[in-house]
Amino acid sequence: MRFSPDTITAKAGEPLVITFKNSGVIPHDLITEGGEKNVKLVNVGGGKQQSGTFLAGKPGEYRFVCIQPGHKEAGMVGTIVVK
Ligand SMILES: [Cu+2]
Repeated sequence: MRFSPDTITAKAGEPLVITFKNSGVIPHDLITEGGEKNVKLVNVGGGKQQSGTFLAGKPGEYRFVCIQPGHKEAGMVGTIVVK
């Protein structure tokens, strides 16, 4: 289980709409960390999609994860590169 793509880019100070499509069967999440505005999509079911807006004011690398038990540890982690 992993995010595809697992690296996305954004511009500092500009909102980025992230659409998360779960092409699997079991529920997954997409939670961003460290931004001024974070995406919090929880329990997105198999075959479903949801969107949220991420915004970071400063350049850097911000992580996004799935918080279903064991998923992050299994590699469901991605990076937003803010330039
Ligand atoms: Cu997951």
